[in-house]
Amino acid sequence: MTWVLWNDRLVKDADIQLSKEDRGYQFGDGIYEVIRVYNGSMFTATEHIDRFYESADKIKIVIPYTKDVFHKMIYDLIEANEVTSGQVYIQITRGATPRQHQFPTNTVEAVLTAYTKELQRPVSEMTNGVSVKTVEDIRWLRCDIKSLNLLGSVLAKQEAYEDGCFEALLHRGDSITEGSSTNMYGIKDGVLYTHPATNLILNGITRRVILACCEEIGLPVVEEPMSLASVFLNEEFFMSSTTSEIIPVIMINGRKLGKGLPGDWTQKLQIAFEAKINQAVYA
Ligand code: DCS
Repeated sequence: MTWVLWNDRLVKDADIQLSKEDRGYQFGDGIYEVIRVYNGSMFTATEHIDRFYESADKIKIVIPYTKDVFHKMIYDLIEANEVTSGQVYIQITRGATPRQHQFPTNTVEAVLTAYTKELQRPVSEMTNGVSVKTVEDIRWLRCDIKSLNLLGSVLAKQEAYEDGCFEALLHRGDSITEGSSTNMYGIKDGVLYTHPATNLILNGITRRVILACCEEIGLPVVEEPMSLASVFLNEEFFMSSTTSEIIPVIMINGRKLGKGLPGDWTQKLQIAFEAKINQAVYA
């Protein structure tokens, strides 16, 4: 049986009742989080839960549980579903009220939903690398918020997908920002470049782990936007996210980057990242 979290209750999937006037549904007025589960344990749960509360705070949604209680609720959800290798999707919206743009009165309660899903690691993509397509970044100016409004990302991803690419490489003019649902990195002359954690990207939890791995393996990091015009000067390129982990980019707009193979530094980072997972979930 599949259990889902609906506010503070675990209910059967078929028993969840959501309103047609939920503001998440009508306005995208809410935020979400995705957490990876390995060997039945959440990876970097604290960091994801902190970001969930920060995103909620940035759009003035109050989550009516302490972080500890919330952590336990998600833990119970995973346990109830006996997930081993998978993901948890969590979202909270500003609640259901007759449609009006301004916030409802504070008697309207936020609506929390969460569910789990088995999901294997993208081993083939991690090993062989993937292609990306460059797409103009038309998203809003608060990409630091993990908002349910994902239309800019959805359109970009679809454009890349229609061209046979795994991901869109977003840019604002000449400045590379991130992927539609990933962070992006280039490596040139033994230095890793990635966009700084400003309002123009989501500061990925995987990104934070990767920056710690860079320090461990002696790869210097420069957090500044990369230029689209000189993207092929990178010897290596890769993307990261909770579900993708570290995936090498071997082709951009149909043209090979470097030798068209996953790079040495990228592979070293994959090994360091995997060690962090093992440390966290098998220790
Ligand atoms: N940038 C964007 C725009 C994202 O949506 C995501 C995550 C990331 C970067 C990477 O962040 P994490 O490392 O914290 O995952 N996107 C989630 C999603 O929508 N599906 O999986 C992860």
